[in-house]
Amino acid sequence: ETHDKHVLHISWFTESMSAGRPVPVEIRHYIQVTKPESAVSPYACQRRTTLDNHNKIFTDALEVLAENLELSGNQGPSLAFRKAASVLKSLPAALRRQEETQHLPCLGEHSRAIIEISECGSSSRVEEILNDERYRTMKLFSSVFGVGPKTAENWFCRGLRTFAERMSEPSVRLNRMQTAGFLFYEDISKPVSRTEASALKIIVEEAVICVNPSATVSITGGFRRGKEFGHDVDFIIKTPEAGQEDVILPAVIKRFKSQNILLYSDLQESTFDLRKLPTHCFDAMDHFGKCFLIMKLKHEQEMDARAGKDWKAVRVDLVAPPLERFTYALLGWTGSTLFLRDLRRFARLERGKLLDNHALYDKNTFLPANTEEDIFAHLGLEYIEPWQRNA
Ligand code: DCT
Ligand code: MG
Repeated sequence: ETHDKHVLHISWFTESMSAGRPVPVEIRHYIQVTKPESAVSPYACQRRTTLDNHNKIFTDALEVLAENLELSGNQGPSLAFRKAASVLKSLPAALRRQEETQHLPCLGEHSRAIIEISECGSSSRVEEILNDERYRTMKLFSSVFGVGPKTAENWFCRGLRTFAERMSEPSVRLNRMQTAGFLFYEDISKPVSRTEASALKIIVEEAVICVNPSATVSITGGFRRGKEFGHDVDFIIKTPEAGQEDVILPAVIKRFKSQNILLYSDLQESTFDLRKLPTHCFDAMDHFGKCFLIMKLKHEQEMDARAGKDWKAVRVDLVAPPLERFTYALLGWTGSTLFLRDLRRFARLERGKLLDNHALYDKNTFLPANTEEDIFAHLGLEYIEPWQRNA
């Protein structure tokens, strides 16, 4: 009986698709529910992706292709490679043959081709990109804090290839962020370790509590997903009284300044406006108060003997959402970017709901959430732990 029903629903589905009619949500649910147990979901939010990547050789290759496209402003096509890499990261074992990719979603012809070549050790396309002057230069320039693909491209087109050449070009003007990016490049281009992140948490917590004893601090971003290293440390601040979220960041920054541990700060005050919700602008930054910092982290033992410097510059992000939006902000800032992107897509396409870092809306009704489990439950999804969100 189940089989017959399945066939019936599938034929409905194909008929609707070919007639260009939207497929009713219940039918899409049905197809999802009745798919084989072993099938890998095309949505990252229905996959458990730990840091235990058994297909690193393939995902590294796919990510080079994606990065190359991103650096040339082709975000759309790059996403196909990012998605393919993400599917492979979720597999419980290494792929042994290319045929094993047949049943996997999100693996297009180009991704499959790369996997085939990578089986022999390397891909000529990937090698070509890694040796490409444009790719190498764009990657170098955009590794500077504050330098995006557009600026990197501008410098490349002017014939600049190295930091030294950029410095000796007087017509290249740097903004405040880029100036800090170059000034602290050596330190902030090095990965931040979990030990360093924990040391920073103590510093941030101390400042936050000093400003507001009832506020709390949690680590988000990659470290919350279990990563051992990150490019920065992301913190989210929870304030239990309404309105406190707007005053806490300026006060914390002031305290860091008085402690002489702030090397750079960019405070973005909250532009959160209930009247503008729900937003349909999915990839944009959220509207919470936040700040992008470079902080001095004192070394415990070792010292940079050459410079007589006993600290390392570290990139730190702080976000302070209003209490009733905290859980959505926590989910959004925990990432990964691809996991969240698919969670929003799933909400919209499979459930007809709107999700972003601020809220989840069913039609025009805000769905409150005290825990992340509540959000997954609102979406009818199995709960995925932070350490399984490394899509
Ligand atoms: N984020 C977001 N909106 C953005 C950018 C980021 O909601 N416009 C979320 C996604 C992940 C989280 O914030 C932290 O961002 P990153 O620090 O860039 O990512 P990460 O996963 O912490 O990576 P890394 O370990 O390199 O810091
Ligand atoms: Mg981070």
